[in-house]
Amino acid sequence: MSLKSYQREFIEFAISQEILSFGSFILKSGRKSPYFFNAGKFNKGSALSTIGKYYAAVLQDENHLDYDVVFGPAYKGIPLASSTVIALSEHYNKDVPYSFNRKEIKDHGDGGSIVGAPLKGNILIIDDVITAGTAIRESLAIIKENGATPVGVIVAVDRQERGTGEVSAIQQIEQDYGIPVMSIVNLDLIIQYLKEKGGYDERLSIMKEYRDMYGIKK
Ligand code: OMP
Repeated sequence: MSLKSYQREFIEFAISQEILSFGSFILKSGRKSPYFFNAGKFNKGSALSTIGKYYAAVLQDENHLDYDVVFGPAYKGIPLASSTVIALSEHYNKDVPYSFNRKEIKDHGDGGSIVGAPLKGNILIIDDVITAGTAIRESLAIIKENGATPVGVIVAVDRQERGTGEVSAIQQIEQDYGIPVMSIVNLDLIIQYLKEKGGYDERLSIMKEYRDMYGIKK
């Protein structure tokens, strides 16, 4: 797999904004990781505007996807989905409805847990990262509970880790739900970027060690 120019730009951008950082991090799954992608650091207008363009670029690459509504799961998916539909409108002339969920059920006012466009028809999920797939499964359950049909998922980073079994978290979701899971970049591409850049020998070997330990078998 070779790096496309928008993927290289995305990795450079994420490193420069410290959204993608290297060190030692404990993940939700309990795994100790030498890198972390923190979508909470898209914390200013320019960064948020930029990330939307990258998700929109993946959608252009995957132009066979037939979706009616973009769904951003609370909390981190909300600004990401908003920024994606803005990019689709501004750069591709596509006016796509979007919605998100509340984590708390509201029993007054408009009630319900979905805010924005009704969650009906074919739904595309936009989220930050997939590791073991727990967060994505929660979103898929919300969409099904609302009687809508999930048709795909796009995350910024696919960490390419094994889920509960031998296959990757993504492969497992693709098998269980029959939908594609796409990403702007994945661990292999991040490793490839570091290799191309040069001067990161120590970091590279730690990243590869991690991939050997938790990564998918190819
Ligand atoms: P899974 O639910 O195991 O797929 O983990 C995905 C979630 O973990 C993301 O939605 C984040 O909340 C968090 N996460 C990151 O944000 N960045 C990472 O690089 C790794 C994780 C993680 O904890 O695995």
